[in-house]
Amino acid sequence: MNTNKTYAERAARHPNACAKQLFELMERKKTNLSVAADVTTKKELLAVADAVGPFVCVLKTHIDIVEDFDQDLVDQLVALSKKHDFLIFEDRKFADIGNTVKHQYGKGIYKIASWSHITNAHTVPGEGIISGLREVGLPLGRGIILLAEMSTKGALTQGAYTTESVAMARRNQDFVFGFIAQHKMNESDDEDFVVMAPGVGLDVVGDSLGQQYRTPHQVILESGCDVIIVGRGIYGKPDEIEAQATRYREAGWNAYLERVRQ
Ligand code: 5FU
Repeated sequence: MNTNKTYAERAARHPNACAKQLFELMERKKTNLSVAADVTTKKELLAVADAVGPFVCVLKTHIDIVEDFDQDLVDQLVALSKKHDFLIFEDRKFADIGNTVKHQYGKGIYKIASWSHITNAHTVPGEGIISGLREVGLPLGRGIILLAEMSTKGALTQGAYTTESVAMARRNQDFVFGFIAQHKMNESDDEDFVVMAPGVGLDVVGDSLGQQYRTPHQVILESGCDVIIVGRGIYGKPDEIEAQATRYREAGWNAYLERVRQ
C-alpha cells in the first residue's frame, strides 16, 4: 500500500505536481505537521507563521478571519513560505457552483489563487466545483483537496458521500490530489491521495462546539493519514509555540517512521 511507502518514494512516482512538491518538502524538512493559524490580526498571523515556519510542511490559513487583511499580509506570508520552506493552504472550503467559485478563488479582495498553493472544496455541488476551480488554479500550478470526511461530531460527510467524493477525486487527478479526511482513502497502489487530517490534539479530546481530537499516533499510524493539522494545540499557547510545534512535529514524524517500518 502507498501509505507504507516513504514520502520520498511517493514524491518520486506521484503524477500530480502539487502532491509531488508537498511530499518532497515533507521528506526534506522531516515533518508532516501543518499548523492551522486561526488568529484574527495580521500581526498575530505573521508572528505565528514565522514561529512555526521551521517546523511545518504546510501553513493553513483562514484569511477571511483577519480583521486588518491587506495585500502586504499575503506578500509577507509568501515571503515566509520561501524563507521557511512551507506551502500555504487557504482552508476556504469552497461550496458553490463552478462559475461562482471561479470568481471566489481568483478575484475579490483575497485573490486566493494568486498566493495559496493549496485550497479545498466541498463536493456537495457536484463535479462542476472542481471544473470551476481548475480553470483558475491549474494554469498557476495549484492543486486542491476535497472534503471527504470532516472531524466534527455529527458531520454528514460519511458513507456514500465520502465514497462519491473519492470517485470525484479519482476522475480529476490532474488537479485534485487528496482529501481532508480522517483515514486513508486509497483503494489500490495505482492511486495515491494525500490525506490531511484536522482534529489533532495531544491534551484534549474535543471542544464545546463539536470538534473532536485524536492523537498524531492514531491519525498517522492507525488511520494512515499523511499530514496532521493542529490549531489551538499550538497557537493557543503563545508562550510555548515553538515547544508545542516541536512536540507535535516529533509525535507526527515518529508515528510516520513507525508506519513505514512496519
Ligand atoms: F475540514 C476541517 C475539519 O473537518 N475540521 C477542522 O477542524 C477543517 N478543520 C479546520 O482545522 C478548522 O477550520 C481549523 O482551522 C482547524 C482545526 O483547529 P483546532 O484548533 O486544532 O481545532
